[in-house]
Amino acid sequence: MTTDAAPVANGASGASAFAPERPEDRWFMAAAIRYAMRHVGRTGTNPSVATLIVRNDGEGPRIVGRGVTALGGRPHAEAGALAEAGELARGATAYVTLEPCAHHGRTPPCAEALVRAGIARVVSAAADPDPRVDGKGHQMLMAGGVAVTRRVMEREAARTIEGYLTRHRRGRPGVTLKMALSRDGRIGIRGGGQVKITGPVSDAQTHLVRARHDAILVGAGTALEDDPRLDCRLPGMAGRSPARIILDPNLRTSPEMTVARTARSVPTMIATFETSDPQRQAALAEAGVTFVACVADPASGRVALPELLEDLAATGITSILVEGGANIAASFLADGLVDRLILVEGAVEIGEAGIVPPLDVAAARSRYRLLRQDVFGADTWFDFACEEIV
Ligand code: AOF
Ligand code: ZN
Repeated sequence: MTTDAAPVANGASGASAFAPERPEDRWFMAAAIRYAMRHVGRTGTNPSVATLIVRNDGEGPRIVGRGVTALGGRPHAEAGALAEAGELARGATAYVTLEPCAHHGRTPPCAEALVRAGIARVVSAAADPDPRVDGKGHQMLMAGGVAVTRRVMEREAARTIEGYLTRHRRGRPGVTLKMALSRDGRIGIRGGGQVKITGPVSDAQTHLVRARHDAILVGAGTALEDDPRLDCRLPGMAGRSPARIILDPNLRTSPEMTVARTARSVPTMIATFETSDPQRQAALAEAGVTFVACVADPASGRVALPELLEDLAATGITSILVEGGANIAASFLADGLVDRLILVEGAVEIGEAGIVPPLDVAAARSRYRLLRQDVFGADTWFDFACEEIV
């Protein structure tokens, strides 16, 4: 919830209400949202925001500056866009996917920078729940005489910063659960190793989704059975691999496994009980693995997921892709910790011996809102929103 309110009229120095949306606003905001996607998963605890500066000198609107939140989260998007536009920012419109910030953090407020550059109008999309901003950015702009139009494509923009919003509102990272289902609705064979359900097009899509998350989480069972790499293998995007989290309460992961052997190139964290084997912990730590302590839920004896997610949020993780294990999927769903659900239905049949997932496409359809459905080769990809963020 934003505390945004139209400020009281302040005479010559500012307008008193939000300016109405113009027909071209959605067009430029859609472009800005696409641009913001570029750094999703790479800005730490900061959201990936984009700014486009557009001016019209009578021959139609043109983009004269663009910026996206820098890797690691700073500088903010507005700074890059204003630097590129230079003097052309004077009298122009700035499209920003998030309300410009109003606080003196490690950089001065973006709202102030926009005013100082002579921007005539700011169009923003998502509201910023950070209490240091939360309406104050808009107020600062209006007090500086800038016309402000807000909430243009708010939902679409919010979706690009889902993890950030969830962290602020729920104190935990945003969670995407992804499961591949065979045509007969199974997700693998117990003890059968890795079963190939999906084809190369949806696999590439999965790698793109991995790159957009801060971390990818699987259970120790999946890690032991499949010995996966859990990285992003798209050409040129290897550097965008998310951190890996293995949910391994009894510490069954061994230093010989791929995730441990590659822990120095891709950060790898094991969530384990404090009581788990100290020698094994030491051997894994030697390989570069780090640990996050987890506790058992007193009722079920299972790992207490809400507490674990809280601790992971405290380490700076904003979004997690849960990719492995029917039990883990079931636990996240049962605890109401899934914000986005991706189901990929492959053409392969597994048969009666296959593992039954905690939910299928029909159940997901009845419970959640389908955001999009795509056909990737022989597979169908379903993307559901389980928790609404706007
Ligand atoms: C913007 N533009 O591109 C981003 C914003 O630690 P700091 O000082 O960088 O501040 C972090 C906060 O800045 C973050 O919580 C959010 O409110 C805002 N992020 N704001 O104007 C941007 N990334
Ligand atoms: Zn800022």
